[in-house]
Amino acid sequence: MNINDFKSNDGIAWCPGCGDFGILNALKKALVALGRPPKDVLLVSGIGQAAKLPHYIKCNCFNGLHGRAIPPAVAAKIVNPNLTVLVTTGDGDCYGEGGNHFIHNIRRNVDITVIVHNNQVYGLTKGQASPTTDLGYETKVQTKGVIIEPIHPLEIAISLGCGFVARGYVANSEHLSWLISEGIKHKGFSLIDVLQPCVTYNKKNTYEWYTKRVYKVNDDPLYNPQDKVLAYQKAAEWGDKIPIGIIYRSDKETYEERSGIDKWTPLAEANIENVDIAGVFKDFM
Ligand SMILES: Cc1ncc(C[n+]2csc(CCOP(=O)(O)OP(=O)(O)O)c2C)c(N)n1
Ligand code: SF4
Ligand SMILES: [Mg+2]
Repeated sequence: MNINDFKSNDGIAWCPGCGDFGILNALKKALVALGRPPKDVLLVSGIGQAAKLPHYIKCNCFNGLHGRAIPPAVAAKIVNPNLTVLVTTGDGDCYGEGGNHFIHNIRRNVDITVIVHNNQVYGLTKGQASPTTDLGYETKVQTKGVIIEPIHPLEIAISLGCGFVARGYVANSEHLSWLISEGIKHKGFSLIDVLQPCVTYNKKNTYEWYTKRVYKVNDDPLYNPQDKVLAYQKAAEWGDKIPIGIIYRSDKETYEERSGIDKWTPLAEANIENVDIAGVFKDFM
């Protein structure tokens, strides 16, 4: 299997230089490295520039509503556990309109991987502030600068006990690809927040800005991603230095294991030829 197995024939509608290209390439590399064929991969997305990614890769795809990517991904994984299920979502899609699903599905802990293209703006709708936009950043809507504190997704995820919390950067492609593979291999909800420059609408958090700041946390032999307090402190670092890598990891029971549905015949494999649903309809009459 090689990267061309994931080649889609759709024309790409991202701006030249957009950080989303880096996520697309890193994801393909991770799937090749893990030997997951396109037929066994499902990408789920909502609406936004990030949400276009499943169109640009050959595999199964579900493109739903803005902010609503995680619920169908969870449902698909439960009915067909043989699928590798990933969500490709934006900072607005996941942390804004989809914030409730983000929080409660970390608690639920179904085995999916969520990749957040965090460009710190609403790219598709032309550059308004998103939940991760830095304080003071001026946009055409926030003309005097953003006055609302940004959300801290990694800290939220760690505090909720998410078993895999990572941050990647599109310009560190091999590293990002490794993070995605590790996220897929982790059993349970994995979050990979990716620093993704929007070259058109985010004139502050540019490639240059991120490159000057990022450092790989797992290069430090003293860093222990299983230490929750240390991980929380690391996740809070945002300024002159920004850590990337696996910030927190802990193995825990998944929803499938805790509920016992991992012992059932998956719905996708069940014989439904003789199922009579007339009784269900009667309830609605
Ligand atoms: C229910 C609903 N609310 C709002 C919108 C408008 N809308 C579409 S994409 C978007 C924001 C996209 O930002 P983000 O999720 O960060 O993705 P990006 O485009 O930056 O990758 C908004 C507000 C919509 N299409 N549907
Ligand atoms: S507007 Fe920004 S996020 Fe959207 S494609 Fe262009 S560079 Fe990428
Ligand atoms: Mg965005």
